[in-house]
Amino acid sequence: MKADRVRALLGIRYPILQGGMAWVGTANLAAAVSEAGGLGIVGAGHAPALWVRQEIHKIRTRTDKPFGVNVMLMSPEAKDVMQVVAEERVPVVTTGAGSPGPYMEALKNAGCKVVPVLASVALARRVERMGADAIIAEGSESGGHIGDIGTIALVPQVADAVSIPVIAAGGLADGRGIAAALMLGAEGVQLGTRFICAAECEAHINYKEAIVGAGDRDAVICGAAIGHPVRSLKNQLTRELAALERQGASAEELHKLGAGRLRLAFEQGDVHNGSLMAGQSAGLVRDIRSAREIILTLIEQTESVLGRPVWKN
Ligand code: TUI
Repeated sequence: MKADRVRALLGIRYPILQGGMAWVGTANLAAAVSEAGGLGIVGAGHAPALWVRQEIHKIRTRTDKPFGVNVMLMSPEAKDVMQVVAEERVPVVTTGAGSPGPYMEALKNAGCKVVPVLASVALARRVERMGADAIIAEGSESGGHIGDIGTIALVPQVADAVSIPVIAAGGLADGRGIAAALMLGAEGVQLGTRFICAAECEAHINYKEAIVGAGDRDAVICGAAIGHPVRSLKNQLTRELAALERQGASAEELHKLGAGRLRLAFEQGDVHNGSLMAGQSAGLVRDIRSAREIILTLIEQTESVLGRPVWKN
């Protein structure tokens, strides 16, 4: 197994990151995860920079432990959000859905650790050259916007290609997955879907219960035909999107149908018409528990699988 550098790099007790999910990743969830010894991450998604600043302030009233902000680079707000995270000297900045290149210098100058989320070896090499501190290699089992390589093949290839620490994501929701990720060369893990079902997550209860009730084949991909694959739980919306896709609909038409749907799931709990973004690990998530219980259980399970203590002190 590889070294164990993520804890020291990020200043956390357990190298378990909470994925920075749009809408779902609020200060309430992130602060609870960080307080429990993991790394809580606010998901900026498409939110305005002002909202992100408020969430950062809120976390700082709840915990003095490190936390992160995920900047979704496809958002029109990304540039303004980046300015806020640099000004606020956010300890850890993760990025998604693009290359953080244009922002790297400003973030490093502000003292932020930069940890890009990516889904290919080529981009892993590129961000290492740019000065990334670590990489989150995200397999296609993940929820939301995904790449096309599964975690079990992606993680060791990225680990071979770079010398900075690799954090595995995609399909992980229990200690068996974490132990496996460590054996693939990862030095940390990121879980999204499991943390949607944290008590402190502010998502509507219907969204959480849909994940708890999901089975192995329920997290499906829409939008692959237009080069924008997004994984979410099968429902009326995914059926409508799939039908449009089969008819050869344009990217514009599909985006129009999908717009605002994550918010509908998160705020209104509309499990039929909302976008219930979740990964394939939804089938492994059986209960809603506090962030602390989730993390302690993950550690216990990982130790039981490995047959030895992990991340003591
Ligand atoms: O970003 C994600 N997952 C996301 S973003 C998102 S936002 C959204 N909100 C509402 C509707 C639809 C989407 C939901 N889920 N994961 C991180 C990630 N980034 N995985 C893969 C990548 C990635 C892909 C291509 C990173 C870079 C890249 O290319 C960059 C380049 O310049 O080559």
